[in-house]
Amino acid sequence: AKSLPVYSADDVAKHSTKSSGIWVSYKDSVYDISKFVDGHPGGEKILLGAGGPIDAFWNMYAVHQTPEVLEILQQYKIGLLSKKDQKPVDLNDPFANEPSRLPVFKINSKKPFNAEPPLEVLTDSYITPNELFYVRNHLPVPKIDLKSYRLEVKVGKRTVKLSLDDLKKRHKPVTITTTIQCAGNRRAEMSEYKTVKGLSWGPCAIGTARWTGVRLRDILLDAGIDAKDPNIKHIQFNGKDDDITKACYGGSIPISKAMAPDGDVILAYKMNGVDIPRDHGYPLRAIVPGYVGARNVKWVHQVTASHEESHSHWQRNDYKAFSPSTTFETADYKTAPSIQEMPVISAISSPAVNATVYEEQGHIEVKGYAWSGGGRDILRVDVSSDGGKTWQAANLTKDEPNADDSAHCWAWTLWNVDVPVKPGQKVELVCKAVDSAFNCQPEGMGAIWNLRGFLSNAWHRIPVTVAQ
Ligand code: MTE
Ligand code: MO
Repeated sequence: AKSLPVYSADDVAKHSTKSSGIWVSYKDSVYDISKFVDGHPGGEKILLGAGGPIDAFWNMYAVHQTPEVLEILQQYKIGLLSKKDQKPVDLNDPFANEPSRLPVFKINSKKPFNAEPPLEVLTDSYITPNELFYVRNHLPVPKIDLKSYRLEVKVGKRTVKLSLDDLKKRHKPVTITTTIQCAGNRRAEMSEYKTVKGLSWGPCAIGTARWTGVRLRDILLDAGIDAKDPNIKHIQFNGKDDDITKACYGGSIPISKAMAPDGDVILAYKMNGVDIPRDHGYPLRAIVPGYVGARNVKWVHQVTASHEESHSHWQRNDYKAFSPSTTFETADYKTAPSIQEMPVISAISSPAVNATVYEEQGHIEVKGYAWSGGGRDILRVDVSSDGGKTWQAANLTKDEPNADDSAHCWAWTLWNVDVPVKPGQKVELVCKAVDSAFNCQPEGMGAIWNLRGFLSNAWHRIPVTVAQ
């Protein structure tokens, strides 16, 4: 084999812009990734590594540590890194401080930790137990000491700093029951239709909890916000989780949602009656009912009133939906709207895909969940056992009335129904929900397909075989 040229770290450093070509080194090799940059699923973040070693980034964004990603990188190998520049990789694992998790989780990525509970348990209780609530982390879980923790609230030139105790003393606690769903829930099905980029979530990146905290509106008013100030359009949240460049997770919501007395946006310190577990945002997280999971910023420590949306990567270059014909080359993240309120969705939790089921008196029981964003209630769930030709309305189970301090329906509806089947039949079970604005789910993935696989809310179809 022809021996590859040897480059120094200085040679690599000269290639850090699109015009010079973009080179990186990883372990003992040098790669020219110019052609890959535009297609990078993590977007422009890749440029942070331009002209240097990417080892530390790959430790941080450990999704890269799979044979598939390594194979992509190998295609771009142009040479070897000189021995003197092969610095020992920092073995200080940013994920050394992760909390422990139940082994039953279906793991989509270990570092950062992304996992959903098994479908069999998802709808067994109206309130999702904390230990079984899906986890969606973009970065390592931060270790936060309550003694030094302060919430910074910035309104105009004023910054108020509050300990968790201050916050609890100054404001009345409220409890809001809400369903949180990741924008990527059910992405795997969309990818089956046509491949999308993103973690392969099944239908369990969703859960419901009672969150106790203080109203964001009260905190902002206390910090002196003038809700009528035309220069304040967004409330930005920053999380305490950050990467090696100190860029933290962040997101923002419109001021109208933040200040609406019935918007029920809170900064929560309890999840189902106990301190919020580390994976879900200890000690404080934003709860933005009816909105996409991504804005429910965990480990929140900065709240800023601003004229613009958060500059976070996850507000500006992710969590945006495009038309089915938009490609990574044509996607314009600057003009695309951020996903905020969520559309109506439902899914079958039992039986499972391709299960063999036993009928009883010509029927089987089908169960699942339905939910809509924006505080819209679920009016009806239709279920079919013939692929969608005929339908039956399911029995609906809702939250206990007055279980929380809200006037809106932020939480899911569970449902069940007995549908007719014949022994030996192969049937396709289907469900679709209707929300209180009479929004309904699209029949297939084709018309809603988008390159990142967000908002995958087509009719849920489950093929099963009825035993003889
Ligand atoms: N907040 C911070 N600080 N860091 C994160 O990675 N992930 C967001 C959101 N808040 C995230 C975050 C996303 S995309 C989702 S779907 C929800 O948290 C997941 O919340 P959970 O892990 O409690 O289920
Ligand atoms: Mo998410």
